[in-house]
Amino acid sequence: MSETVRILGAPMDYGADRRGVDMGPSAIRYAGLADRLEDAGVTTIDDGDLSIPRAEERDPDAEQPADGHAKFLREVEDVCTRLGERVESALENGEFPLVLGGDHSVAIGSMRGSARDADLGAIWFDAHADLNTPATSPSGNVHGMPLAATLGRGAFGDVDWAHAPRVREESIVYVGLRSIDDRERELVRESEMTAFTMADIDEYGMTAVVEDALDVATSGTDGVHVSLDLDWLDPKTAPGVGTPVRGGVTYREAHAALETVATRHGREGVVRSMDVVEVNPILDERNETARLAAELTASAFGNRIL
Ligand code: B3U
Ligand code: MN
Ligand code: MN
Repeated sequence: MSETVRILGAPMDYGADRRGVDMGPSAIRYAGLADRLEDAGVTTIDDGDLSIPRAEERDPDAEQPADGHAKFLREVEDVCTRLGERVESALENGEFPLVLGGDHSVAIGSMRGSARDADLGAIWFDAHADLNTPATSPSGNVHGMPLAATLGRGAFGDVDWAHAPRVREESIVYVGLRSIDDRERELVRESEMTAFTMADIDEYGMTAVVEDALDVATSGTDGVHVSLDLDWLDPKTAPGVGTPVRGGVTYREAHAALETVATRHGREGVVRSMDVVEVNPILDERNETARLAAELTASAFGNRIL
């Protein structure tokens, strides 16, 4: 029986400064996501999008943590709570939840839902560390904080909506890190997370790095969450992202990475949930970045040249 992927659109841009990532789910679907996944041999069900009020209708500072700044915290909480429930029920149905962002704060909901009944590892394909707390964030943008929120670090409002206690630091692995804030660098160094930077990819090669990342993320866990932030790629290849950082992953390295994930997933069923985030169609060129997002997702499910 083939795997069933449930597509969950989360068109949210509360967590990012540059508007436009709320159009990500439409752009990725338009780029042929479902067909590409079917080509990879999986069955797809599209849940459509969560309904999300426009940022203009909201006050970003209506609710603030006791210590620090996190814009649209109440709204992010609302979306992530609803998204987490969808992710959890897809897993209960035996389906694979695939979340389309939206900015990277959607991963708070994905991971909390995915880790409700499982010890969860994570692979973070991203230029950024996303480990700021409201107190350390230079921007107040929650898309720079999802890992802190998931790990229960920092003050994210009065209710415990973000923390996923079954995600442990030592099961989280960065791949492709190259942009960290000064205070965040200390947090990464002091943490038990594994960080493969762009320099590590240069030295060991993408396939070896992702094999190691999978070993770490699967060790002592029930499954792995794959979080794919499109700014992981070099901006020449993926121009349609809010926070481009040069020196990123190439087109071929990206496919090699997701194909390595697919090989292990096909053999051992290790991946449990995934999100694809930060595609900004306003800044894109002819939907190229969205197309890449769709292609890479299909690669993660085993789409092959031959
Ligand atoms: N670390 C910075 C910038 C950033 C994080 N994630 C993205 N940008 N996409 C921050 O605002 O926390
Ligand atoms: Mn990110
Ligand atoms: Mn990023």
